[in-house]
Amino acid sequence: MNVANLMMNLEQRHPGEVEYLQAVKEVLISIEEVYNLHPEFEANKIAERIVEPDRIFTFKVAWVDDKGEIQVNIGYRVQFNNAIGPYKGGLRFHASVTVSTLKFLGFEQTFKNALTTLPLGGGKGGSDFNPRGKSDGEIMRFCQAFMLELWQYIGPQTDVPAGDIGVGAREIGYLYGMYRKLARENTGVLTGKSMGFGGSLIRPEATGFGAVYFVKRMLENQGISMEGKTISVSGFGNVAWGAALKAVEFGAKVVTISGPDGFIYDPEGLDAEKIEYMLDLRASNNDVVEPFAERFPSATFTKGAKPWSVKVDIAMPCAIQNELNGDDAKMLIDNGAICIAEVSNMGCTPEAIDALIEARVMYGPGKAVNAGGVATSGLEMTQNAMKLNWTAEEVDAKLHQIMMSIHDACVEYGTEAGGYINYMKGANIAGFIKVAKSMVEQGVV
Ligand code: 2IT
Repeated sequence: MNVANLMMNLEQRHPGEVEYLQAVKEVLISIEEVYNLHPEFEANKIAERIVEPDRIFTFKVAWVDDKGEIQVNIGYRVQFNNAIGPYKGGLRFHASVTVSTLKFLGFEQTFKNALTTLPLGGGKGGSDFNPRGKSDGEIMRFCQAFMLELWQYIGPQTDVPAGDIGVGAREIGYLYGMYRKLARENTGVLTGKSMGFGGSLIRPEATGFGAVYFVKRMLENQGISMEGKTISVSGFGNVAWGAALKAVEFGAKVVTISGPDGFIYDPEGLDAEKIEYMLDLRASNNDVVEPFAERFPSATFTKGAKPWSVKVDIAMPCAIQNELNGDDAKMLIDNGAICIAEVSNMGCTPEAIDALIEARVMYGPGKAVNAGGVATSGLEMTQNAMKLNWTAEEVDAKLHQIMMSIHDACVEYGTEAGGYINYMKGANIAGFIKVAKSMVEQGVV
């Protein structure tokens, strides 16, 4: 494999798909050495095949807003790779959604899902629909119109969507309602459902809990305790919420959250009440965190900035791709941070990752750190198939065990000669090998 040639061809074929090309390049560089030790990969053109999604569905979503005006959005489902299981991955409703973002997310999902130890392929979907300021009725009508197109492409054994940014339990409920009406069946076709119709306990918390289990393991692997550590978190949605809950439970101090309007710094750290308040902020549907500083006097709001200038031990970006750049990474390193763990998908830019690895700071890539979300979706699928519900303790124990196994796979494949653990390399290689071997064994399809 020649990464430069492969990238050149891909750039010509998919010009301007910046996020997608970024995600592919990172993985190809990580796996190059291992790839070239496996002549069967080259003979089967695995690299050329694995970087292209199997197919992409694009559809128009027309709906009527509360003023009676017709709105038109674009919907997508990227079915990336199903070599090891049905396509699996979330739906993102966000103004920034393009085919490039969903291709990068589907590509990442393929390796992430392979890491979970569960039989899940990779997929992603969504729309450029912006939920900010929309009423409940508008959200419902949009979800219904979206599913009216999507339902024919998905199924419990084929492709199982879930939530992502802008898609939580409310949206999954509306999507599920329309699906079951059209398909005339009740199956586990979506995950992240409410408990009343097949959801799994711990799924709302799972991405954040899993991320903190992973970080705790990274630290303990170096003989460091999580207790008393300060953590900056970005975002204020479901993922940031789950991470804050578990980090505080482990005795860490979470001192920031953020939104599109700016960030909150609270030197006293978040307690149960403040963490709960994040849900109120989200429910208000205004996409702002400033009211947090009005509600809690110990907190200050900084407009239009990200939380990476705050001196902390650990940073956990929980918002969106490329939210932590090279300058942010240098600032965190200069301030003595020991661990940066991406909880958002591709939260760090390539320059940030280079700076962290060069400084030998612990860096956890999103596809490993945040895999607890989709892993628990996999557990929801299992419970749906068995038509029973596990207890919260059972699900949490399985989630914990999966995160430990992902961590250890990263150590196995990512430990460098000097002893530094390159988690990015480890995650990319471990995920890739599983999918690549399955593709070789299944022939050219
Ligand atoms: O990025 C992700 O892994 C998710 N949004 C969760 C996907 C899922 O199928 O639960």
